[in-house]
Amino acid sequence: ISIETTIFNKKFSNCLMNASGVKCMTIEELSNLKNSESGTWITKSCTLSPREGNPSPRYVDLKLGSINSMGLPNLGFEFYLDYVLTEHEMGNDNLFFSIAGLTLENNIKMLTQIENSDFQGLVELNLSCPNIPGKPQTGYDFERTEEVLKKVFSFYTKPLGVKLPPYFDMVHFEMIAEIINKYPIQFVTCINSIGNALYIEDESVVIKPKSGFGGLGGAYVKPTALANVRMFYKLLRKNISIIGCGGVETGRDVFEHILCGASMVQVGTQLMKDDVKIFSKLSSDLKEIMKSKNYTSLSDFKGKLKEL
Ligand code: FMN
Repeated sequence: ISIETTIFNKKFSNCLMNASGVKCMTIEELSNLKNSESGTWITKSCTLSPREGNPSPRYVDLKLGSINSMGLPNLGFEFYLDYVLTEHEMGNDNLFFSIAGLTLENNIKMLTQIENSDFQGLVELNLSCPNIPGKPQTGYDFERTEEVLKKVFSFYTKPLGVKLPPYFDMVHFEMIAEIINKYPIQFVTCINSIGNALYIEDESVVIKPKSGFGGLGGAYVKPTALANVRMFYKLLRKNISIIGCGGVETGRDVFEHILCGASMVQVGTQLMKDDVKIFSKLSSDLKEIMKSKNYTSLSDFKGKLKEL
């Protein structure tokens, strides 16, 4: 039984990886991912300059998932560029590099450097970071999204995908898909956290930034994530791969993402909770499910969700 997958022209030994922002900020965390049984890994979304992020507590495990308002703590673009170039020198061109500039100009600066570097992996442009006070997320501003993509593809020629926020309205799905279909985007990763949720314990919020409002991940978000994967699988050009993210705790959850059309599946909250050992469990559970259904490869069921 094979759970190999392909994104762009790159082959991965399995379809599992971390979600950006989870256990991928420092060299130590990135090395743990490298030594894990994930098919590949992605770096923490970076900004041009390093950031401390928001005051703690800024992440809390919940029974059905997690809430966070991290505020993009990261070691800065140069650090992650060095990291991926070192991996390239070691022969690894299957890495994902997440960038999340605070302005369009910063995204252009980072992408220009990536374009001119030896990096041969995949860039995931984060259009959906919900946690910076005063900044709207680009993915919810359709005109801005179009402006960003137009500018990016006026010079950028390497493989690039976008990380999207969750959408909830049919018209919004159609509008964003129409924009994405116009550009040479290689993949779409959906979803980022469901933004601005509020969790209460006794009489109090549980995280400090933004009066307790934060992005939701884990089991709470799975049905929304599956809906986004499915909708984009149907609406996007067939040569755009979908990377599913949201609510993956078990092999069954991975199976469902692929059934909806995902080519690769990311794990966020459950990786926070279980650390990298989650990848071996997910892959063996997924293979078990495939075996019980006589499936030998992901293409046997990818996108083949049954409708009534
Ligand atoms: N998404 C990004 O694109 N970039 C980030 O830097 C980022 N940081 C995150 C930090 C934490 C602690 C968590 C929990 C999530 C973060 N996310 C970030 C969102 C996740 O990548 C993922 O889209 C979301 O949590 C849903 O997946 P899950 O249900 O598996 O948690």
